[in-house]
Amino acid sequence: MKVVLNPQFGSHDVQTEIHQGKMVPSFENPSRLKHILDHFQAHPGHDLIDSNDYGIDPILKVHARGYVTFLQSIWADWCAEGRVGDIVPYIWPVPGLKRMDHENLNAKVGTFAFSSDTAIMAGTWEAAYQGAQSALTAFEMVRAGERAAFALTRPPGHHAHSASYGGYCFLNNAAIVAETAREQGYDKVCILDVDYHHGNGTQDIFYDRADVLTLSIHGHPDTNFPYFLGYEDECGEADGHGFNQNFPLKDGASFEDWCGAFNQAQVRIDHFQPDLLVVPLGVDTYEGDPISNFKLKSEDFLKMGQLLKSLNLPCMFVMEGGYDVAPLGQNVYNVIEGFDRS
Ligand code: SP5
Ligand code: ZN
Repeated sequence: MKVVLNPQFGSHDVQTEIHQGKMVPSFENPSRLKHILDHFQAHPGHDLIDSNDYGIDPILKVHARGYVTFLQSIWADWCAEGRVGDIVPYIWPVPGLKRMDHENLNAKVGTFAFSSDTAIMAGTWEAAYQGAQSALTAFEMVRAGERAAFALTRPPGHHAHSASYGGYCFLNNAAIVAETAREQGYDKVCILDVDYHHGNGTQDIFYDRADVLTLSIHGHPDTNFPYFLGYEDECGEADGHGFNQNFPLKDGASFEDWCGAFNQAQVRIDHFQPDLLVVPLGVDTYEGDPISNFKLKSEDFLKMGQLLKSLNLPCMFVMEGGYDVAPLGQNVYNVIEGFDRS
């Protein structure tokens, strides 16, 4: 499979996040991608290719101009005020406070962020921007006739909404690809999110649309991030009613449980008959993941790749989560390998 690397993956490298009440090194960091890349380089069979640059326009089809401008400029504004550390959100205009366009940088950050786990630093925009470009490049491979392609990128994307960031995500790469595919004549696109966490941003972006079917198999939001979305009763609205489905699974879910959800998702996909499948691929469903609670084993990811292949659709993978760094390369490779070898 063609694997498109985000060449700027290392330029977003924030220090810390809060985990169980303590400041800890960020789970989402460049070593994740280094491990995956090392594994692909040590196991030939997949072509690593460079990312093209399609400019800002495809990003602006999904994300609000004001939000993009904020991401592009916040670090320079922060430095101009003499601040030096990473930008960590800490106040939000929840109901009861006034939601407003604020000039203060901490206030501005709080109007665009939805969780404190996602800091911004000098290279954040460059990493996110080139990440979207790598996803668009992988899509272009599929458009040109490849059976499938994989955007190997970080930071991840599926938690990002049209105008907010969180869950380590800034630009919703899967949504940007889906929207671009629609513009290029793909009538129907399905996004099947297999990251451990609910793809809240993706769901929200397409919630009122019938042309993009959004499906997500994830840890139940009763007990898992992002907590405030990802329930079974979220079915889409207006034209989009019936074009979103969530498959929340209880903590401790096995691969057998996961396959039960996949089989239901497959029925939806077969009925929808999309022209393109976009798979936000997180392997934080792995049993050893430090922030997740499923029980998938490394060999299960081979089977996952085979199941995705059996959907028999042009397919674009985009890297999302997965935080047990040592087996990360093997786990991601297994999905791609399972897809290609079946
Ligand atoms: C892309 C992706 O996988 N994003 C996940 C973001 C989760 N960030 C919050 C992590 C909170 C870690 N501490 C909570 C312990 C849960 N048992
Ligand atoms: Zn995740």
